[in-house]
Amino acid sequence: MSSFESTRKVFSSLESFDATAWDGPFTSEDRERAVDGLESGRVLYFKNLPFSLEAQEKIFLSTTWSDQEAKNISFDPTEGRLRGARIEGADGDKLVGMMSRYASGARQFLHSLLPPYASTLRLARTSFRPHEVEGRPVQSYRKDDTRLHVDAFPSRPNRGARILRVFTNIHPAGKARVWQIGEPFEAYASRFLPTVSRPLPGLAQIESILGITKGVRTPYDHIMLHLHDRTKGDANYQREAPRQEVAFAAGSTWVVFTDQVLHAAISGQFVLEQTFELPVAAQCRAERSPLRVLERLTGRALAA
Ligand SMILES: O=C(O)CCC(=O)C(=O)O
Ligand SMILES: [Fe+2]
Repeated sequence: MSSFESTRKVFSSLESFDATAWDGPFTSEDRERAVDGLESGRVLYFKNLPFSLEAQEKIFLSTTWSDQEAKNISFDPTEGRLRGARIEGADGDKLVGMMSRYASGARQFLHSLLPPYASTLRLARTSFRPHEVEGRPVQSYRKDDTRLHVDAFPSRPNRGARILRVFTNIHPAGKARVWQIGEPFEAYASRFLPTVSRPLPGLAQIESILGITKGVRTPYDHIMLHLHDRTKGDANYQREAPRQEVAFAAGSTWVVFTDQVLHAAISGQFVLEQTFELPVAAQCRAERSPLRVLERLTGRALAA
């Protein structure tokens, strides 16, 4: 595929760290490498940073607590309730306890690793992913995370804010979480932007009034959502695009801007994940954010 030659194998997707504790301590060299790695579109990889379950929490290493429809069990700290789970009473409290402990650990972790982000980082959903990814049936190609994509939330426009995620593989028998990581964002966006048409005038306002979206979708959100769908729906791209396969070991943690890094989850089971939102202005090199890259490529303001 000659159209992929320019980006094939010229990127390196992981930035590795030796830390073994969630609160560091991190040296200033670690911190600089972390911010620069993230903002350059690499995944920060902590091979020896496990999240330990308490003895009474080991019962959650099973798929029986899932509602069997949702991919993940999630907890929104602002709503204070679980989604995607079939669980009651004391067990429910225990699961919330485990996920909340993960959320605070992840928050503390990013605060010590990424001081420039600390004051504006917003804690969003926590998820627990009990299902084996490989071979799991999906309702539509748009929900199929085994295909390369960048994240965009259909009902929660983020108006250019970054999606920063922490993942930890808690598989009890040592199974890795395998991802594929794609080409750099700018090359990818240049390839797919011509397939994204402008939003229909007034549609974003109507969807917000009807409660289809939480707040008004900006042109940025429109583009990101369409990039997400077009990419997953492009069989040729899914087959041919350059990528690197990485295996995140059981007991490891990784941190990534999933709105910037093309990723596909290929296999693995039992992962905890914490999502954060970060304003574009908080970044050290905001010009590398998807918002600024897309504004440069389109020549217009996209989140005003
Ligand atoms: O569950 C995973 O390993 C990653 C799935 C994914 O694409 C995501 O959470 O954005
Ligand atoms: Fe994703």
